[in-house]
Amino acid sequence: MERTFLAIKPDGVQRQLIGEIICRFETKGFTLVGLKFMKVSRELAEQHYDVHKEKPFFNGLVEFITSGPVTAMVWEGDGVVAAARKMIGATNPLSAEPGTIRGDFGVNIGRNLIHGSDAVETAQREIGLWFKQEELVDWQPTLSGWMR
Ligand code: FUP
Repeated sequence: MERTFLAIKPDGVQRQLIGEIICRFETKGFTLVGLKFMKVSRELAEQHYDVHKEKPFFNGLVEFITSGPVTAMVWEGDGVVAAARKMIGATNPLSAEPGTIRGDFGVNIGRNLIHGSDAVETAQREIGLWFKQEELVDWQPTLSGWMR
């Protein structure tokens, strides 16, 4: 079953949007398999944003993600990687469609509330970076498929 890594960034936590954001993925029908509220080390932040290390915004990004607690999550479901990206919306909240998380709650590209893996392979890498195997729970909701 497909899994994705999502993190509510320090601004989403400060804005008290944890419940709102979790609610969207839960009511959509995805399954939560990992969840932790944590401060991010500089080392983890640099590894997570490794693809951006040559970008001018890299240092600011690392400073920001380590500035306060984040909510790290793993969600499971058919097509969850792409669906979560759609629900999150465009990187720049000003261009993000209404109805998406960034479109509904954000205005600043550097404060765009939530991270979501951009591909299945990226999700696997990020889940491995953020979670130990024993922190992930293998379970299936007992609701039958047609109810969800
Ligand atoms: P996304 O996959 O939508 O989170 O966006 P990216 O991986 O392209 O960018 C990662 C983070 O870098 C964004 F969430 C915000 C930050 N960023 C900037 O601050 N300025 C930019 O021009 C682009 C990205």
